[in-house]
Amino acid sequence: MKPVRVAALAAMRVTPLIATLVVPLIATLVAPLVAASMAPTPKVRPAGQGIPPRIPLSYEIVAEHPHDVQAFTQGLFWHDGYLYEGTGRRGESQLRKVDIETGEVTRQVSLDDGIFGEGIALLDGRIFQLSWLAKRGFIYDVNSFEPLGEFHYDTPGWGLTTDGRHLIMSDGSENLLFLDAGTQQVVRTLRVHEDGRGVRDLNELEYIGGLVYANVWHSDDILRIDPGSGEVVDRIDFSGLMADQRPADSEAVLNGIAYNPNSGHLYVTGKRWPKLFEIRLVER
Ligand SMILES: [Ca+2]
Repeated sequence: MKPVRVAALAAMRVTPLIATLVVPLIATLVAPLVAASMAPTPKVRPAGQGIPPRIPLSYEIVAEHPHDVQAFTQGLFWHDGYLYEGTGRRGESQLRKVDIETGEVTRQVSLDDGIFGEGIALLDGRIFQLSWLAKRGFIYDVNSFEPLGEFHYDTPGWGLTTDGRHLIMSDGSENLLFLDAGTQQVVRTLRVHEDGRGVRDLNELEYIGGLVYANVWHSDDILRIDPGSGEVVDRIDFSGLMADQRPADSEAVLNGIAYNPNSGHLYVTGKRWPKLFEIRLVER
């Protein structure tokens, strides 16, 4: 009986060991997995609450649509089944309504020859269009493209979007300017930073799901920016879009982001690009 007694004694010694070391260890390892499986993981943190999560994103191409290679794209948004595009270059600057499937321009208005058009945004039935150095903004009726007025600002004009309350504007610096939608006056300046360093040359913009998406001039990256803190939440690499067919013009860079809230798809193109890419963001 002695061996049995020894075995029992050993078991009594081992049991507390399991209780004090192994069980808590297993609990520590398993608890987060259980919690994670039960609680939905938020994809995007609401603005201005703590440290933003770094969610590595990539993309899948859903479709490729034609894009006018004459269009020096400076602004892009989706509305009611159509794409709206603002183009640049003096003498070539326009506001256009474009059929996505065919690339056909179904409505257009030209800016004065001396004006270099920039970003566009739609808010409350009005399209706002910036110009680069003239410090003049233009307002149109979204349906008729009839001019409704002008506004002025003190910086260069680059990209434009809206969070539904403000116009949000880039000016080539590391700042985003928030303009009161009614008065078009700057009410807030937000410094955009990544790992503590300011990020310059923010260009075309799109407000999606509580974040500002911005492409960076002469870069294939689109940043996702927390509009509360200015922190860059993520950086998505779009260099694969035109890898095999990059235009010879060194200024023909990625510069156009639009969002269709019905499909959740983005439309991405660039200055004088032959294609408009319809994409879906996916986690890497
Ligand atoms: Ca846009």
